[in-house]
Amino acid sequence: VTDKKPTVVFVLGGPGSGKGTQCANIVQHFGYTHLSAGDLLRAEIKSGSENGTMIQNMIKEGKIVPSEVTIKLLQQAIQESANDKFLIDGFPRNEENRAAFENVTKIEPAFVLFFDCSEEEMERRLLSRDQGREDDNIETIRKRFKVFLESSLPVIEYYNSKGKVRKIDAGRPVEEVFESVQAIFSPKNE
Ligand code: UP5
Ligand code: MG
Repeated sequence: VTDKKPTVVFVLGGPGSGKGTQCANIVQHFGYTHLSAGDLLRAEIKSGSENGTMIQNMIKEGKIVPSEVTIKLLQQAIQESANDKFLIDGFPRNEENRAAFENVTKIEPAFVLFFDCSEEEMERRLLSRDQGREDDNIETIRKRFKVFLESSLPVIEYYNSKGKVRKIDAGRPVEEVFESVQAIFSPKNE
């Protein structure tokens, strides 16, 4: 175990913008470990943890789970991993998430991938996804969009003002989006 800080890339974008899909591709090509905050929270519900019911209710309402909970899960996953390069997918979702993560972990992202996609396209993708996610119904999807616009976009703006955002047109087919992603991760760029 070393104290060396891991390399972290935040992967942000609206619900259904393709964060999970593209992270799986990045893992294959660039040796990162993928940490989806949403997946970690859903695993916490399944594990029957004492926070499970609270997390489940918040996800059903499209609300942002208290940052202590999410940060603890992310920190555990980072510590348990032998890797030192992480894609943190779907976090931070608001300013408080962002500030708390920096304060607790002292980690600043190398850069932020932002998957930019229209709501129309994201809605189409989420409604045709068949993973049995409790938040993939039209009522919850609308709430997720609203929270993204009001709380998550300001985080992207914050990192944009620091020159850290790599914005990608995520409304195209998966392979085309990944070509743009690859260009960002290729050694000449970082
Ligand atoms: N698809 C993907 N790319 C495509 C493309 N280019 N063309 C056509 N189809 C494409 O993709 C979604 C669907 O679209 C899939 O069927 C895919 O095949 C297809 P996916 O890669 O899953 O998109 P993603 O952006 O990962 O969508 P997801 O639904 O996971 O995004 P959310 O941000 O809504 O979900 P997340 O799991 O991050 O969070 C869920 C909830 O957890 C939040 O609403 C919140 O309540 C809670 N949460 C917190 O409270 N705090 C956190 O830090 C994180 C989550
Ligand atoms: Mg996802």
